[in-house]
Order: sequence, then structure tokens, then C-alpha cells
Amino acid sequence: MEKVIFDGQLINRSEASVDIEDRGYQFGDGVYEVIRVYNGKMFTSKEHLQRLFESGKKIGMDIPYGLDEIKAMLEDLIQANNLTLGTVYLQVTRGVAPRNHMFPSSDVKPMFVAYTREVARPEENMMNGVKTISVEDIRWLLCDIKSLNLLGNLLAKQKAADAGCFEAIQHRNGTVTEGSLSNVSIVVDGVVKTHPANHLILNGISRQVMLKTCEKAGIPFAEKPYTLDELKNADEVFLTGTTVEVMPIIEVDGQRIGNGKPGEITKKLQELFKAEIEEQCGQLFIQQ
Ligand code: PSZ
Repeated sequence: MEKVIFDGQLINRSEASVDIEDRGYQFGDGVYEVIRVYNGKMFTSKEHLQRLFESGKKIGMDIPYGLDEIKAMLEDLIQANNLTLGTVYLQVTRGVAPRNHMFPSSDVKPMFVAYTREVARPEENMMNGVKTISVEDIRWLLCDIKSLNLLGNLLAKQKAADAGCFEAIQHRNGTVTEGSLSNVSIVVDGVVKTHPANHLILNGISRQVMLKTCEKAGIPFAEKPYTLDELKNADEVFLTGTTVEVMPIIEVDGQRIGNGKPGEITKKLQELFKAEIEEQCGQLFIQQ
């Protein structure tokens, strides 16, 4: 029987039912995280949970449990569902209260829910690279918050899917920000360049892991904005994200990147990323 965490309790999924006046359901008034699970162990859980607390703080919402308490709950959930390779999704909303734009009184307790899902590593896309399109970034200006409000991201992703592409690369007036569910980096003359972690992007945990591996391996990098034009003319382009890890981009708007194959530095970063996973979660085996 699949288990979920509902209002902090581990229960059967079939017994969990969300109140229609949950503020997450009514307003998208809440924050969330997705944490990767390899070999039954969470990867970079501390960083994800710290970001959850930061997101909560930025919207004036208390997370109703401590970091270690949440980590223990998630470990119990993963174990209860026998999850080895997948993700754990968790969200906290501002709770259940009669619909009103103003925040409810402080006696309304935020609602914590979590569930797991089996997700394979996207081996084929990681090996061959993916095609993308560019889209205008029409989202709000607090993209550093991992908020439940994802309409802008959904519209971007759907445009990509309709164009037969894996991801949409968003830009504001020609400055590349991020993907719909990933961060975007380019490689020019051996230097990795990625948008700085400010209010225009989500500071991806995978982005941070990737930058850490650059530092360790002596690969030069810069957290600086770059244009869509620079991206299209870059030697290499890649995505980072919880489910995509380090994923090569081979095409943007029908135009090839480099020679149309995953680049050498991207491949090196994939290996370094995998080594970070294996250090925390143990050895990874190729699927199938
Ligand atoms: O289930 C999925 O496919 C997931 S799991 C995480 C995401 C999607 N997205 C994370 C994300 C994002 O939503 C945006 C707008 N930018 C960057 C990222 C990458 O963040 P990390 O590396 O923390 O997952």
C-alpha cells in the first residue's frame, strides 16, 4: 500500500484528502521541494530542506517542523514505500482557511504533505543530449522562491513539448535566465557561465553541486548573465536539475550547438556530478 505524509502523518495514500479551501489549492500559496533518491538514500537533502525554509521565510510562512524532523519523516516515507530510485516531493501550504487574500491568523497551521515516485535516471537524454526552444520569460520577479505558483513554467514547458523539444530556455529581453524546471549553463572557451543566483532564477541545488565540482576539478566558471545570442554561439550548453542532473543541449530553436553532440566539458561535469551522487548515495548502476 502506497504511503504518503499528510499533515505530518504517515498514512495510506487513499486516505489522504485535501480540503478544497487549502490555500495551496486555492492560491498556490505555499512552497515545495523535489529531492532525488538513489539507492534508497536522498541526495543533497540538507540543501533542499534549507532552501525550503528559506522559501517559507520569503513568503512569511512558518514551516511547522524542524529540518531534522522533516528529514526523518521523509526517510520513513522512502522506507515505507520501498523506494530505491526516484524522487520525494514535499510541499507546505499556508493551511486551510476560508478563502481570503490576507494571510490567515497564526493559529492556522501550515499543511505539510509529501509523496514518493519512482523515476529512472534519464540515461538516453543524458548521453545524446536534448533539443530546446527559447521563450520569453514572462514570470514574476521572485523566481528565487520555490513557490507552488508554476503557471509561467508550465506554459514554457508546454511550448517546448508542442515543438517536440525537451525544455524551454527562458530569457528576459535576450538575457538567458533558466529553463522551466532546470538551470541553464553555457561553455565558451573552456569557461562555464551561468546566471547569477538572484531573484530571476531558482538557485538550483544541482547548479550548486555542478559549480562545486567545477571548483574542485579546476574548471573555470563565472556566475554572470549571458545573452541568448551568446548561448546560441556557445561551444556547449547544458541543463542542471534534480531529475536531469547534468544534461547536454544539442539544439536551440532548430540551430545546432557546437557540432550538435554533447560537449567534452559537459561530459566531464556529468561524470563529476555522478561521483558526487555516489559519494552520498553509493554506487550507481546502469539501468536495464
Ligand atoms: O520533477 C521534476 O522534473 C523536477 S524536480 C526539480 C525540478 C523539476 N525543478 C527544479 C528547478 C526549477 O523548477 C527551476 C525553475 N529552475 C531550476 C531548477 C533546478 O533546481 P534543482 O537543481 O534544485 O532541482
